[in-house]
Amino acid sequence: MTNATEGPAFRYTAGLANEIEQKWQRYWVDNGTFNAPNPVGDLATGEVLPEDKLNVQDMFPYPSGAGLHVGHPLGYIATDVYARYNRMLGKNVLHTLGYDSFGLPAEQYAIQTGTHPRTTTEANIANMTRQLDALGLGHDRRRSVATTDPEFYRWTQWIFLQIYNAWFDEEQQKARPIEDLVRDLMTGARTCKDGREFLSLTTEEKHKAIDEFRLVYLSDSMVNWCPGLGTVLANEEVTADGRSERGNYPVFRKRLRQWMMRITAYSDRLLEDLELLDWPEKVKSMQRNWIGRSRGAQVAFASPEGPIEVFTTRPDTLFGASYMVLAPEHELVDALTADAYEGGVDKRWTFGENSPAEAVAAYRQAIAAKSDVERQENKDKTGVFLGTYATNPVSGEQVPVFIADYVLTGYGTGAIMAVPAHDERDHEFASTFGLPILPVLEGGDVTEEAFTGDGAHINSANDDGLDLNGLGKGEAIEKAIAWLQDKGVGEEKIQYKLRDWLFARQRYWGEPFPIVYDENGQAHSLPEEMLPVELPQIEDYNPVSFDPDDADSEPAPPLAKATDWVEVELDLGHGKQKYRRDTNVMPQWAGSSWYQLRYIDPTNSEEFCNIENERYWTGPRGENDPGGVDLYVGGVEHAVLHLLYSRFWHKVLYDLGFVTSREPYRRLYNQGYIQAYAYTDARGVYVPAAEVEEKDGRFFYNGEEVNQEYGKMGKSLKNAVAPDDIARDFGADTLRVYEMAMGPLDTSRPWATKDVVGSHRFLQRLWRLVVDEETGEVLARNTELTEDDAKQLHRTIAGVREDYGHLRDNTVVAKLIEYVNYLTKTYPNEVPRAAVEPLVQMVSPLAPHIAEELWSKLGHPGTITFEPFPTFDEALLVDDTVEIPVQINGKVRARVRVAADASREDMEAAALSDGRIAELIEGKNVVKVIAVPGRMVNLVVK
Ligand code: ANZ
Repeated sequence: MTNATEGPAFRYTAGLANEIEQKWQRYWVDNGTFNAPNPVGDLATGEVLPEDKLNVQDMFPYPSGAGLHVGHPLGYIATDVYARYNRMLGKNVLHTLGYDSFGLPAEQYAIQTGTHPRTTTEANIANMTRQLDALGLGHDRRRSVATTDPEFYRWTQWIFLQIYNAWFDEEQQKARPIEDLVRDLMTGARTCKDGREFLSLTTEEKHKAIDEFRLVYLSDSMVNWCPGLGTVLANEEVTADGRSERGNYPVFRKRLRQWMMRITAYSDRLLEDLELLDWPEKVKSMQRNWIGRSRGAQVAFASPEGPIEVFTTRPDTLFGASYMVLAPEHELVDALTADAYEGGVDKRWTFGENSPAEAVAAYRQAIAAKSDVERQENKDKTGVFLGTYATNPVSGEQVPVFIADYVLTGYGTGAIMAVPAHDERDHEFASTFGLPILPVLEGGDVTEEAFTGDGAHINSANDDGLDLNGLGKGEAIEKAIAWLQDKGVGEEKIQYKLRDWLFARQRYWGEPFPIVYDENGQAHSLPEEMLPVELPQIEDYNPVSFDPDDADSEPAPPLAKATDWVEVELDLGHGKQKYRRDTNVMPQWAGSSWYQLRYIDPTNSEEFCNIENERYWTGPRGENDPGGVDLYVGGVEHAVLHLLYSRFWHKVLYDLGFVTSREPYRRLYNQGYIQAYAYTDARGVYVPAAEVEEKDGRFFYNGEEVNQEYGKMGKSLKNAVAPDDIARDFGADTLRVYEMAMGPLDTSRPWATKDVVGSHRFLQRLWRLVVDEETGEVLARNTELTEDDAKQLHRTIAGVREDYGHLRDNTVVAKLIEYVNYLTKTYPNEVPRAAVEPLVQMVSPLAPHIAEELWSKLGHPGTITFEPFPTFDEALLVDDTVEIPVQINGKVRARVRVAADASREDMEAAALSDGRIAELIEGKNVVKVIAVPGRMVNLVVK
């Protein structure tokens, strides 16, 4: 480690680095160096903006109380380097960072301590901002927002209202204002969702009919209700035995009225537009899977209680359907449950009970607490026979009807036809229950396991005109669908896994809904002028809790306790009336679904974002360009939820004409993680990694031997390293260089504090090239570069440009180190200014403070930020050149220098452009050119 008190007075030590860093950070703030001008509005400067711009964004952080560790800024440094590089290319660059500051931790802390979440949040933001500022990130501070600012969430609420007051026109495949729909309903151009004439309805029914079209709607959906905690829980918060993770209270599956957003209306567009995005293929495929579009058929199996509809992607395998399964919650189950098991029913089918009704009841109880994932993934198949049979529509066979938990109620029709020969889960079930396994595809043995490959169809014909035998999969599916359609027992069906978005939380620290209810319980949206609906002050942040076993209790969120706030008198256009506010808050995803737009116009008090500013910063540039932020960097953990929600909101805003871009993020990049060693003691408990000592390859904590592991850096593994410490011991520039040098940005990399010094030494050598460590004198002199110098320099510039442009900062560092080493060796005393100035410019995106300092020492006023990035001469990149003879009619007349690997054409061109040769052949005809690569050129002239 460097020590400020030793060594020469002008050495680049941690102490000096810290001084320089503070100086330049102050300079940048005082001069608004990174303030990017807008075309219009508060942030416009009246100047003509460069058309070339860059809008670069990081996934913004939650301001946690623990602050940052060195893993967090990896992406922030990379985007800063990229932003700085692009400023030097002359672009107008928008880069800032805000805070995703609503959420549970601040609220839980408030419940424990009574400290208002705003107090905690503000303190955490201040601390994180201090940490980030110390890294020298070139952010436009005017554009930083926190989702908890009323001026921010006012527009979150406003966007909610736009979505609420819109409906999805299936024909036009886009959202339209609800007034358009109402007009169509009034004129009869359109009917209600259930087919009724709008004008025949009562006022209340009309309200309801319109609500059914809205992109935001109230729906009864199944949730995990925990009366003991007084809140609804996410699936991940419920233990395997159906209790709350926190507090261990019983949890009940309950139908509750909740706000939903109709993201499913956009399924096709969300899928199709993925093609337009410059995103990692992995993330695109995760989104495709999440949306889960599958084409198949809905098929009816006749039963004593009417048709049982199933959804299948393989209608071609219908002849192999040997039983049916309904989800235990399916609405036909009770009706289909027979009074008694007739005749010799297989004992395995009855769940140990005597009657189907008893078996159904016992089974439902047994599976009540299982999550959907568990239900689907469990290899030990369970289920119950209902005592009833249905008819296979192609074969006419009677097939037994079961309920089983591997069929989910929320997908397809909640019922399946089972084809155990060719579906793994059906095979497991059929094997457990001794059901027939009928192969209908050639090419596999189905006794042990399902054959899920492709093969020609067999055993697949009936005497009613359907014959699939010999056909391949695609053809057979089409033929089967056509036959089903023709017989009126099935039709083609497109099915999606994507569900509508549950949009309400029974919490305090979130955006209140801009919704009130009248005395009849009818919801009304508030007019724009009443925004923001601010969170009221309350004393107690706990939700109202109930008797833990009272399954019939209804959630009453913390906001319900603020009765003065809940009960309001408003004039919503019908005179003053009493209303009750909605007491839910929005989920944490809300603010992050549109923050990219607020960065563009953060101080606009008239609009969420002016469209001219939006057009400049995110508008499409060319026909197949969806527009959006030019580069968005963050972790792959946000591949689906956040990135689907923000795409959905953005598309609604696009449809309604508020933005010109179709997508929020044109290009996405997932950075890797910083990992580090972690240590566990004999009990398997993590011990603080910083206090572990190594002796001969073994590790000790407080004298006790501990076990070394490796994992993502963080609080839970007790292996976090604070950036503050590294910046103090080496300087922020060293930290930046080290993080960028560790490896390719998209891969995970191990942190090693002991290696940081390597990056520090590189910056020390750079410093030494320009500044005499003993005297502080600037060493650059105005001499010409040698040919070798020029080659080294231009090769470095070319390589570094290419690498910066592709976020390959690790190889930038490698090339700069090589160049610094070359100069150090070549010029032990004084280095040519023309060799070192471009170096300082090239270093500046990576290590901006030291670059600014050296730049000013070299005699340049102001900041290096907008200095044009050095350019290179292509000719100097040529690795090796050779001198070749040029002959005219067999006689050597000149020698020219060409690249060793020059092509015949290049050699010819070089020969013809030589002055002496040109003279000699003037007025003559070159009838033939013979060029031997690397050897000679001969011109045959007449
Ligand atoms: C018969 C069949 C034969 C199937 C075969 C598959 C293979 P994806 O692609 O995910 O849409 N399925 C339908 N609804 C279900 C539900 N609610 N719960 C569990 N499984 C359900 O999957 C569709 C396939 O999953 C459907 O096609 C159905 O099984 C099953 F060789 O029908 B298949």
